[in-house]
Amino acid sequence: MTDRPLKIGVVCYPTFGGSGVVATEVCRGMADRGHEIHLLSYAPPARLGGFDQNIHLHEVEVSSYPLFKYPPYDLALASRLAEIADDAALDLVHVHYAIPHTVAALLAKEILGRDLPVVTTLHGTDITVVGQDPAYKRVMRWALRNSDAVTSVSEYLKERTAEVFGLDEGIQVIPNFVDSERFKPGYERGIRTCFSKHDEPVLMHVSNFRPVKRAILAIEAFSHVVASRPATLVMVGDGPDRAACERRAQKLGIKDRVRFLGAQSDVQHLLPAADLFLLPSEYESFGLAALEAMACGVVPVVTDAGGLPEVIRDGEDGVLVPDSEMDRMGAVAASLLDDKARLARMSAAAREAAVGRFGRVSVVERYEAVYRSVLTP
Ligand code: GMT
Repeated sequence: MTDRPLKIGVVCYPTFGGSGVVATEVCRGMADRGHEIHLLSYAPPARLGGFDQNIHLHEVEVSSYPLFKYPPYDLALASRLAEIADDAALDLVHVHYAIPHTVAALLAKEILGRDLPVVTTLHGTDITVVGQDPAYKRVMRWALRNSDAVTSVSEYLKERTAEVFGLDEGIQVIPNFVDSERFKPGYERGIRTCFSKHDEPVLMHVSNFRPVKRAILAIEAFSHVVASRPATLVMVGDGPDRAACERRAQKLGIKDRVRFLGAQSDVQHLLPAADLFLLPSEYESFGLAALEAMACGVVPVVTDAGGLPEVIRDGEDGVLVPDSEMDRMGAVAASLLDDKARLARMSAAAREAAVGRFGRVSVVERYEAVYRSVLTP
């Protein structure tokens, strides 16, 4: 097994979603370890930030033509990937989110006619929603079987993959991680006072407002909290359910207590200003947003579903609310805010868990071990 610096092609979505965040953070970690990264996406990833001499960004352009009702992004990606693999002499490709990235990478490999190992990291809805759609299921099964290595961000997702595709052998679970130097407790006074003039509690929700996030339940839980004390709910992100959330806040008469900030690239500055983080998702394969909150010492109150119990220890560093009892989420949040000593204990435990159990270095090393294992000596 070689230990020379590697030339790694990485493919991800550029949006604020967790798979793009994880991809960007893994790229940063690999670049810090001296590897040369070629990152391909249809736009600069939201979390990428400043210049890094070891990260080369390649935007994939899809040309349109009147005949194309659906512009073929996967073909443009395969073509660009083959070109970059040739020019940069890539050793391997790591794709985040299987659809359509794995298929594009396998096609690039075929075009090149040389060995170009493909590592696929499964993130969530690429298996649980999109992947099992009959429109994609067969091609997904083929793509996973032909990847040189498949990783999943939680045991839960590995099990779901086994169920849906009859494939679990060889899937390695590599949990997500958080950069605890950037995500840490401590906020600028101005940020907290902007949400809470008299230091009343601040609750926060960060998501892409897709139906699976059930962001509207955060509004409902908050209406319970604010019924007995002044407080603010900060809703960060944007997506299909945002307008419905705004309407619900209006209907519940709490609109002036809920701040909608839209998509924000520097959530590490906002999160520490909160006391509680609400994530009422139907399920999460992992729940990276909750982990980032924990790293900032913000106590997560989340659904007991999917991979969230692998991240949060109920009653210790956060609270897991059973899915059948989501109407209790507000009461749970209110009781935590009422018991300041317990909240402080859990906040410290949340930070400790994020740093100790989900540290950046060990996870980046594990991905590197996967890379080296797929390379032919
Ligand atoms: O599946 C999605 O909603 C999109 C995906 C993404 O690209 O953000 O999110 C998934 O990947 C994250 C990073 O691994 C996980 O933290 C999220 O839990 C997961 N989302 C779901 O499972 C719903």
